[in-house]
Amino acid sequence: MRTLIKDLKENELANISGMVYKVRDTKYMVFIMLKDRSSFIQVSVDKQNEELTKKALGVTNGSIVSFKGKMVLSEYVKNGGKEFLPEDLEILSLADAYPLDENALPDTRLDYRWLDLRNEKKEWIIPIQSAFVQYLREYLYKNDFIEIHTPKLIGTASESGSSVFEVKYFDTKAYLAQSPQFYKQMAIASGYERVFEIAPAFRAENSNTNRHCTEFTSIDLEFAYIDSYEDVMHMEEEMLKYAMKKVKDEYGDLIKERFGIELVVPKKAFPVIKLQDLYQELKKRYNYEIPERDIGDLNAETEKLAYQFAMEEYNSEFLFIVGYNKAKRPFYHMRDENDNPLGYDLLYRGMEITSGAQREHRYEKLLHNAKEKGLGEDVKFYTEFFKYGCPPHGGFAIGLERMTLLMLGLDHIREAEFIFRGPNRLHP
Ligand code: AMO
Repeated sequence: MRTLIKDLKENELANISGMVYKVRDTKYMVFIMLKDRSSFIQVSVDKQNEELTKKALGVTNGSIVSFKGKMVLSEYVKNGGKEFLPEDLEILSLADAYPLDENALPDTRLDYRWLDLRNEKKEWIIPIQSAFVQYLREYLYKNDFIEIHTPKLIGTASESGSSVFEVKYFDTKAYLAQSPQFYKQMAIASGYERVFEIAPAFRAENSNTNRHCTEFTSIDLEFAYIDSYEDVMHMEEEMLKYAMKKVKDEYGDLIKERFGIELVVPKKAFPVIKLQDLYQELKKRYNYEIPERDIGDLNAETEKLAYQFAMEEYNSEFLFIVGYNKAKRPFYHMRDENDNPLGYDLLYRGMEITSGAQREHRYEKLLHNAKEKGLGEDVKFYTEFFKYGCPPHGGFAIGLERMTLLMLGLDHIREAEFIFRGPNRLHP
């Protein structure tokens, strides 16, 4: 039976198995550093045992090895003074020499993603992401949300602003869902008052930036009986604070040590600013003027400066932006009496992580907004959801990879996705 390294008891015979990450041959001893999912330990082979020494010297980095022996405490050993004295070893899988080293180019790293993830920093990205998702779910279940699973193969495009992947579907065409937007709202019309989904979304955006994937994980929420989009913002804020605190409790020290960055759990309310006011602040403070084509929206440069502004003005890494122009927002956003959309974006550390809004649940108004955007028949299946009774509601979506990227201070989104998908990346 296998014992996990963390469960080893002093002087008790046990079998441990794991991956070798270093072999050191010295005059009297061979040291093998072994790692399992729980911890790591130094396995010390005395060269007086010739047979075992021969086997130990055949072990390479990355090999999977089982040892039978005892853990002892030794004042000479670092990392808690534990070492493992083996009687026997069995190589379960012998590893070839690695095809990449620390100087490998990003593309080579992606080719060998599973090896790159053995790096002592990168190995933590996915477990920390997993913990973040676990705590988001925990928050949502505690708050009466149910998890839904919506189709990713769909008959019409779902997020008008971005490009869609077309796939052959027998003798017709289908699309890959860009967002579960319509279906999460359909769930509200079904009578489920609070729903969420954490699932892939696909965008055919041919942009090689540090923040775009062609397939990403969208954390989507939708909930009913709201009075305003401010309720939606509040829900997001509370959810993020909850999950970030839990991640910090579990991994805060490790994040600091391995990633060299502090995970800051926001304590105050996230500041809110109107887009026009932000433009003015950026002009006044940094002499920055938004290019004409981006007016009514943000671009990467504006987001960076907005972060600087949020830190200087509010000491906040988060910033809500409201007051967008309807031309730049989807038709499903509810609008106020001046026809301005009741939606928001959330920036974290200078990058957009979320769009959210109160939705238009009134059938006639929704038809009007769709028509204004030149949408009619294409969204008929969606507008039908609002014909037979649908409560006021709203929701938002957070990109999981962007959130991971920012929490851990990674340079590129390809590191924040277990297996990256970008315009030039369909493998492995
Ligand atoms: P939006 O299109 O702004 O809104 O997307 C929401 C969030 O998803 C993430 N995201 C991406 N992450 C990585 N690569 C991409 N190509 C990519 N595109 C988007 C971002 C972004 O903020 N239906 C609305 C949400 C809603 O209103 O509920 C929507 O999809 O973090």
